[in-house]
Amino acid sequence: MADQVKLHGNWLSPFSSRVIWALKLKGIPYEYVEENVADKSALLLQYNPVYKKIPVLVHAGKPICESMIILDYIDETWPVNPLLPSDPFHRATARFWIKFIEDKSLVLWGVFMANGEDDREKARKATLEVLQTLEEQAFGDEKFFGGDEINMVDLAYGMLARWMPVIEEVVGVKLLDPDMFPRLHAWAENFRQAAVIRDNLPDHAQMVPLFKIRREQLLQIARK
Ligand SMILES: N[C@@H](CCC(=O)N[C@@H](CS)C(=O)NCC(=O)O)C(=O)O
Repeated sequence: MADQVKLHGNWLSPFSSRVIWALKLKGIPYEYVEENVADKSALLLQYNPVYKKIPVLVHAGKPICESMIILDYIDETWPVNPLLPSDPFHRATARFWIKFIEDKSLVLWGVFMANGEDDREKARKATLEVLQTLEEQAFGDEKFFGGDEINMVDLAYGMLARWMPVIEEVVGVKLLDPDMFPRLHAWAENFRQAAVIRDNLPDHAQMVPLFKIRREQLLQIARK
């Protein structure tokens, strides 16, 4: 079909989930292609020859790569239920915090990838600093970032609501502490409970054993 929408993703990926949530929030029908990131399909390599990563959205045969660029594309192509504020100042603020999480996402995975006690402690402190900045500067007392409705910033930060608790369990360290970060913690709870997110959120219990295996693999590679 001329305007067919296809998503190449992986169910464990927070970047894929961003796109799924955006499509669902806008009610856009799409076909989902589950990719094995350890054995990428020829089609994925053809669609994203530069980074060779999921997610890739294919609309009318044309591939769009990088999750936040895909979200912009979705928002511009299907304006129903806008994902960004219409006011230029609020839109600029939303984009600022989206850039912040894009810049800091490796820090947030630091504890998961850290090798040894010292590295882990350094990574834990770096993560807490990022969370502190978010707690003090980004998240207010509203239900979601933009108020009562989920917007693009919430989707960008979805990793904190599901993947971070999985990292905490796999590594055995508390990061998103409700006493230290009450606003962020409340936001994560609200986000997980929103119907579109709740119905399209990978299962914590299913993720934990797979992330344990992945972490072991990463640690083995680092030891070599
Ligand atoms: N910046 C990218 C990150 C995407 C990404 O890291 N995807 C991972 C899965 S979570 C991937 O495809 N990894 C395969 C690889 O690195 O070879 C985005 O936002 O889309």
